[in-house]
Amino acid sequence: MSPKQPLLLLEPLPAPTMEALAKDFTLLQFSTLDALKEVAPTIRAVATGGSYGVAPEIMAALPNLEIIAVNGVGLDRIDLTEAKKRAIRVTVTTDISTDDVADMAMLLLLALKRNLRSNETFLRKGTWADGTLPPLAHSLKGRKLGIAGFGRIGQAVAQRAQASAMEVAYFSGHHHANSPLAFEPDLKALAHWADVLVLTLPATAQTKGLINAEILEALGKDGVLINTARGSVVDEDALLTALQNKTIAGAGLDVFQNEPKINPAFFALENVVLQPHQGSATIETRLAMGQNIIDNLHAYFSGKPLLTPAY
Ligand code: 8YV
Repeated sequence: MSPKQPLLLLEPLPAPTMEALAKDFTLLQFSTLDALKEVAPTIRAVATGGSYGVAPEIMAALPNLEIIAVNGVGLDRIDLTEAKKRAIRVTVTTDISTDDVADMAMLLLLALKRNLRSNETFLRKGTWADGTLPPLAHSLKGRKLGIAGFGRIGQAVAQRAQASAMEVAYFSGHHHANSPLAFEPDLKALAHWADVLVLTLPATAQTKGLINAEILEALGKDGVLINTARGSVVDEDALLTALQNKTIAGAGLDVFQNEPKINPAFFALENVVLQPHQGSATIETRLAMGQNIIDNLHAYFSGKPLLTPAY
């Protein structure tokens, strides 16, 4: 590699990743656009998070940007049309977080179905010791799980759900001929069939607000929604109304519109399990994601092919 390149870090990476990157890159972080503008012309590389992306004003402020390494798989916060127009390469951490995100979907589902929150509150309050028992929960076995979005994460959720003896069907842009699972091309029909609807769709203009009042009504009063995709896929007002009026049974949410400043109306609800976007947030996965960023940047600056280009 040539002498140390500046690398603009828009979201912190795990300490070992930053230490490894610092051997070959001068890591730069800025709190204001004005401060960034002073050194902007020297910057050819950016590393950022999937949910953070690169704001249009930052991309515009970097006239010599050549590569964006994303610490994630979501590309919804990056203007790809602009990146392509400017021949800026973009990399993602393909398949590294798949299992952890699928585990998160199951964790949220199990927490809801087995009353994890209320049972623990019951125990901590000493109610159990008083000789009472909490209400019975619900099995996963035999329940119908619909998956909206059947990419790597959706397929990993399907495997886990089948291991829990659930019946599984999926909605996707196309039939996956290599999967024996039932394909449902109509999302409303899938929601109507399902006891649980798990969202693993990418956030795009087409999926924005896809889970609206009509889909939630189809899911029904015993139905549960799990979202480990992106908040924008759900019409959050419609979801809050459905949860408040109990026209669906509950929701397990790892992602939100306007995160991290999520709508406080969620905090008043008992029928939700909420996580602060932790799907890929394990030491093992985040270190592997960090290594992917290091490897892609090294490849790029050594003139080698990118390991996991987004396009
Ligand atoms: C991370 C993600 O939380 O993969 C994605 O797109 O949203 C998550 O893995 C995020 O990228 C970390 O900033």
